[in-house]
Formats: sequence, C-alpha cells, structure tokens
Amino acid sequence: PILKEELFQELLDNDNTKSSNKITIVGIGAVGMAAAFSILTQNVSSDVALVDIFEDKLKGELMDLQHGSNFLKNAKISASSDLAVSAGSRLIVVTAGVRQKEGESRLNLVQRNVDVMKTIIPKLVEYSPETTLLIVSNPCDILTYVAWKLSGLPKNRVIGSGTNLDSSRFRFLLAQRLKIAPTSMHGWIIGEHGDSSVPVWSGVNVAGVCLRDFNPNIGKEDDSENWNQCHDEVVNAAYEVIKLKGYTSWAIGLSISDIASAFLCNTNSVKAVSTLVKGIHGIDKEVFLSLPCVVNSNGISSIVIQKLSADELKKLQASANLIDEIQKGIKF
Ligand code: 6V0
Repeated sequence: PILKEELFQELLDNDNTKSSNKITIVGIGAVGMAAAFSILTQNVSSDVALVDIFEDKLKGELMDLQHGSNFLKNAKISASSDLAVSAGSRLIVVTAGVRQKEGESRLNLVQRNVDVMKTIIPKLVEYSPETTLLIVSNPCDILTYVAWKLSGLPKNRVIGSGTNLDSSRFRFLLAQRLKIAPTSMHGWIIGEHGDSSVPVWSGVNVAGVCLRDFNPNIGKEDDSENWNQCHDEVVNAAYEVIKLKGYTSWAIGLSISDIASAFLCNTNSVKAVSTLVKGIHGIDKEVFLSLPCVVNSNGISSIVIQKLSADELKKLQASANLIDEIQKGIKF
C-alpha cells in the first residue's frame, strides 16, 4: 500500500491497541440488535463485537451498522460466527436462543436455551477470562444461574438483566396515571423476570412521598382504585407486545444499555438485576432473582435489603421455590 506509506509516518511497528470497554453481544436477533443500537448510539462502548450462528444476517447487520458509523462516535464494530471475535471483552451480553411464541411462557424455553448456553458460555470465558456476563435470554433468572455454573465466574460477575425492564415498564404505567415523567416515578419490581414478579408497593413513591400513605390498600385486591392493574400490565407486557409485533426489542435494548453503562462507567447505580439471592429475604434456595443491586465495574458489588412487607416476602419466596423446582429438571 504505497499511498498509505506516503501519507503516514508510522511511529510503531506493531500498533496493538486494546479497548478497555469492549462489549460482545451474542445473539443478533431482535433483542441483540436493539441492544447493539442502544449501546452504540448512547456511546456506552467504543468496541462492539457481534456473534451469531446466522452468518448472512451477521454480515448484513455489521454492514448496516458500519454504514452509519459517520453518525456515531467512531466505535469499532466487528462480527463473526467464531466466538474468538469476543476475545478481551469486558462485558458479554447473551441474547442467543429461542424466544416465546405467542402465548408461550418464558419458563417453557428452559432446556432449549440451556443447551445454547452449554455451547457458548465455556468458550466465551476461555476467550475473556476476566469478563462479566449479562444474561438476557429467557428464562432470564434460570439462565443466569446456568451461566454462573457453566462459567466458573464469581457471582458478582454474572448478572441477569432481570426486572430492570419490568421496573421500567412499571414506572411508565404508574407515571401515566399520575401524569408525571417516568423517571420521577419511583417503584421497584423484584423477583422473577416473568409471571411471578413482585411489585414492591410498600416503596412506590413520588418525591419520597409513599403512595401507600394515601391509599393503604394500594396494590391489594380490595383497592377500589385498582392500582395493581399496573403490575398486571407489566406481567402481560411481553405477551401483548409479542402478539402485536412478534417480539419485544426497544425497551429491552435500552435496559441492557443502561446496565452496561453502569458497569463500564463504574457508576454504583442501583438497578433491579438478577443475582444469587440465597440467604437473603429468607430464601434458602440457590437461585437467581432480581433485587436492587449496586452495579459498578465489579459487576454487582452489593444488594440493597429492602424493607419488604410480609406479603411481598411471601411472594418472593414463592418465586424462589418455583425457580428452584424448574432448575432441578435441567440437564447440564
Ligand atoms: P431472535 O430474534 O430469535 O434472536 C435469537 C438469535 O440467537 C438468533 O439470531 C439466533 O441465530 C441466535 N442464536 C441461537 N443459537 C445461537 C448460538 N448457539 N450462538 C449464537 N447465536 C445463537 O430472538 P430475540 O432476539 O427476540 O430474543 C432473544 C432471547 O431474549 C430470547 O430468549 C427471548 O426470550 C429473550 N428476551 C429476554 C428479555 C429480558 O428481559 N430478559 C426480553 C426480551 C426477549
């Protein structure tokens, strides 16, 4: 390349720079690509690698994103069906696997997606021994447990995207009722990312003012204002969106980018993500469920112990038992 040699005076023979914020996204379906787009447009990482088994789609998505580079902040984007492309990742987001069909529960996907985890997790960790995993594929909590087991990584480095998304849906729906911005609406959904998730009504507040102080029955069955409809809608959200457009993508993509940013920027933000909860809130099973967690460059550094009501504790423990029962049937 004569032109290149004339244009540049090279200072180094071997320019082997490495990024400190590389993210690999495994699985470039609706969710993986929405995550990639959010991460790139929000400048969360300057080095994004995409992995899938579907080679043509991979090449097409890579070209399409690269053609938009001029409107981004010069992130390096790479893609391959070979997991070696993930080497040196700080964070690996796993969205590979099958998704729910119309009306199908997340829990129904378990063994099919466990089999996918078995083929990818050990190799990913071989290529990036210091990595942190963010598991998104469903059933999210169970697959986070499976990824933890398969990876041999410490528990703080295996995170499930969990109810970060459910909490966002919840805040949006509550905020709509009160006609305020969703970011000014505080409320948490914990437990399973799925049908048995637990809304923490005791803590729902605006500007520190608990809604329960005005309506002691908020969230309960005998609440005349039926606020619990907001939680019912959260539980039904994925079913509804899948019925309407075939899959969910934008909200989960943004949720992934939000968690990735807390991790890479070492922010100590508190997020509802799935973590090993054995020994907390009376749970004695080795299961992953979402609780508010402090997220920083160590992954999850601590868990916020909320003051839960007896009813919330009961629901959370029931979630743990349900997940544990399903985990017993998994073939590793
Ligand atoms: P999709 O659009 O079918 O994409 C899945 C992708 O995974 C496809 O491109 C496959 O080729 C790829 N894939 C399958 N096996 C492998 C493998 N061994 N290695 C690499 N790639 C592989 O599904 P979609 O993107 O809609 O959903 C992906 C997963 O995310 C599903 O399990 C969903 O249920 C789950 N979701 C989780 C959410 C959460 O909040 N945790 C939210 C939405 C969807």
